[in-house]
Amino acid sequence: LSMESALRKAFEGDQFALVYQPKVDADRGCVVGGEALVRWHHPTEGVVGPAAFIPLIEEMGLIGQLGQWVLTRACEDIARWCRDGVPLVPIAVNLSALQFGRQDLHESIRDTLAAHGVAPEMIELEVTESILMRDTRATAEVLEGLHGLGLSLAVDDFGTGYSSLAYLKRFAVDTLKIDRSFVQDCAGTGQDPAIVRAIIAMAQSLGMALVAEGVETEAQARVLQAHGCAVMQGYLFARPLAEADFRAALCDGL
Ligand code: G
Ligand code: G
Ligand code: MN
Ligand code: NA
Repeated sequence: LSMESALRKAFEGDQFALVYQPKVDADRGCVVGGEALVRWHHPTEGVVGPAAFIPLIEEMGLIGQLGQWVLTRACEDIARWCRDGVPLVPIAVNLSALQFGRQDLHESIRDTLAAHGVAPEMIELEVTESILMRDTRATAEVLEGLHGLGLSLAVDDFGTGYSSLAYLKRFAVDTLKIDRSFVQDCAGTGQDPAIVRAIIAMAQSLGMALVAEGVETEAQARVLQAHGCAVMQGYLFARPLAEADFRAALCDGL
């Protein structure tokens, strides 16, 4: 079976799943958000990560369908947590650049939230710099429209795209996610500590929220916290968790 036909069957066979990685406020010691990450439970290969199949999904023209599945599942989970009295936090979903080309993105997000009774404030969209660098009216309109719905927007992998920062004033972006390549050596001696400090200072002066990605050590966490970036995501705190484990983390902490 080719990977393509296996992927087509994955939609019919309900082989996709979401895991949720907690975002932790190190100042307060609590879970303040989560990022939904898709996994493919391949019938013979086991669990396949998105890096291995999203490029093919995009090539096959199925990224819109996958994005819709991801948002629907996240909304179903949020609605169930809410009914069960689980303390809610905003959940981030990733949007790939190709999803921005679709005419129906705004309507489908609005309708999916409404269908599940999920408040827009509960969903954050993580977009890459490559989306924001396209200086087109269409991009600005899509982003403003999504923002107008009440969703917040985060720049994923911040600092790894093009170097222009012009898009930060063009678009209403709420949060910068400091890429883990900078976080990795932020407690070291090279340039990365200075880069991380500069990103934090810039976000603060622009009134943007911050999340540090890929935090793996206490030393990294201490440096980030000392410089004013309290919200962190990474293996130091938690791996991406199955729904039941994430739910338990919302109820009882990590
Ligand atoms: O979870 P993992 O570290 O394997 O994710 C690898 C990459 O896949 C990350 O860059 C992440 O943003 C992306 N990714 C994970 N889930 C989704 C998804 O639902 N949609 C899109 N477009 N990308 C995703
Ligand atoms: O690009 P994006 O930020 O969406 O990717 C998130 C990915 O980062 C997920 O695939 C997740 O598994 C991975 N990840 C999360 N925490 C860590 C970490 O502490 N270290 C490393 N190396 N990867 C991480
Ligand atoms: Mn992300
Ligand atoms: Na990222």
